[in-house]
Parts: sequence; structure tokens; C-alpha cells
Amino acid sequence: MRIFVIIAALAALAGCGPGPEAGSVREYGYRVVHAYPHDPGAFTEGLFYLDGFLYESTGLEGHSSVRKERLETGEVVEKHDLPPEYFGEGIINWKNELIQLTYKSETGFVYDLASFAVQRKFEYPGEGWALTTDGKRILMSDGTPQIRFWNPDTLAETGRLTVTDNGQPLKNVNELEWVKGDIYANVWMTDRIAIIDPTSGVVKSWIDLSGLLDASDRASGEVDVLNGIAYDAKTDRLFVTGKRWPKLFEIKLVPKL
Ligand SMILES: [Ca+2]
Repeated sequence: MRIFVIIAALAALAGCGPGPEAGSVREYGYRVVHAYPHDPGAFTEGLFYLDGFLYESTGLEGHSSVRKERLETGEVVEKHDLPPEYFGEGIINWKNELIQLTYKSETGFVYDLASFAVQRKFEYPGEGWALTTDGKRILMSDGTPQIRFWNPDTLAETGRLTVTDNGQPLKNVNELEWVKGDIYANVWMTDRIAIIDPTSGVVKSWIDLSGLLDASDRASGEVDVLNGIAYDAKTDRLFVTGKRWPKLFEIKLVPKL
């Protein structure tokens, strides 16, 4: 018995025992690493980072677009406007293409990633909210507690995951980002991001981003809710912004005591 205890203690010290898991922190706050300019006219609906640039989708009928932007300046280096009847939503890259959802049109667009030339349209049932990828599948949110998995080459649905928090389905799962093996999802109309186990759908932790945009920034225009998460895996940088926010933030998570 005593030997077992000692072995267990040594195993824990070595980091291979049943010690604290990554999801054991229930709530995180944040620390701002850097604030970058963000177009206050951009009604952000989708965001990802790739090779030094941010890619952003904007919504609202007549104002929807997909953009490629310099992180440091917010300068738009490529832009495609959607036909005015479409409300742009989530985006993600796959190989040399960029895929974009629309809100209620049950229609998506596939663009050439470099030129933003439209390659084709595709259809899906229900609303379109957000996209991300784990490198093998595309993950898609539709405003319900469910996240759909798509074959990235055919865009055919291959399965679904129900997101739960404390055993209850979590509604309004919105902008998505795949971060170090977890799904990050901001919840519409809140300042919170859920960290979701991609196998069980269980919310492991929350990130509380309240106060991120200060009062002077909020007074600067028609600022709307938090929406937009991008992750640069190569340098472990996490970016967040919101609809018509004048700033985009690089943040680090800080466990709440
Ligand atoms: Ca994203």
C-alpha cells in the first residue's frame, strides 16, 4: 500500500499521473497583449488568421463582404462584396479556397483564397453562423446547441455534436475557433467564450471578456457584441474582436481565482 502511494506521488510529480487537467480551470479572465485597429464599419461575423493576415467576413444585407487584412494596421488588401441579398457569416480556409456561410439563405460561397474569385456556391439546411477547422474536418455552427462536422472537400455533413454546459444544451453558439485541440465558441449577445471538448461537447471552461472594450471605445460608434476569434497556432496568439469594434485584441488567458 505504502509503495503504491509513493509510486502514485512520483507519477503525479512527473506529470503522468491523474493531476489537474487542462480543462480544470472553470473560468478565465484575460490580459491584453496588444490592441490593433479594426474597421468600425465591419459587422464581424467570421475571423481567422493565416500566414500574417487576418481574414474577416462581415454581415448585414447590403454590407456583407469577405476581406483579407493586415493585422498590424487593419489595412484591407483584398475584398469581395456579396450580392446585397446575402448576409455574410462564418468563414474558413481549406487548401487554396475560402468557404463562407450566409445567415438565412441556406447558401454558402467558395472563393479562391488568393483572389477571392467566386468558384462556386453550395447549399446546406438551416441557418449559417460560423466555421472553423480541426485540420481534418470543417466545424459549423448554426445558432443552436449543435455543431456540425463537414467533410472539407465535399462539404457534406458527417456528424453533429451537442454542446452542453452543466448538463444543459448551450444556445447561441456562434463564432468558432479551433485552439490547441479544443473548440472555442463565443456565445451570441454575451462577452463570454466557451471552451468545448470536441468529443463530448461539454463546456470545460469559460473565458470572461467583459470590459475588454472600454467605455470610450464603446462610445465611439455603433458598437455591437463580441464576435470573432482567430488563432495563430505557430506563435500561440489568440485574437478577438466584435461587431463594429474599433479594435482587435491579442489576449492571453488568466485563470480566475
Ligand atoms: Ca474563427
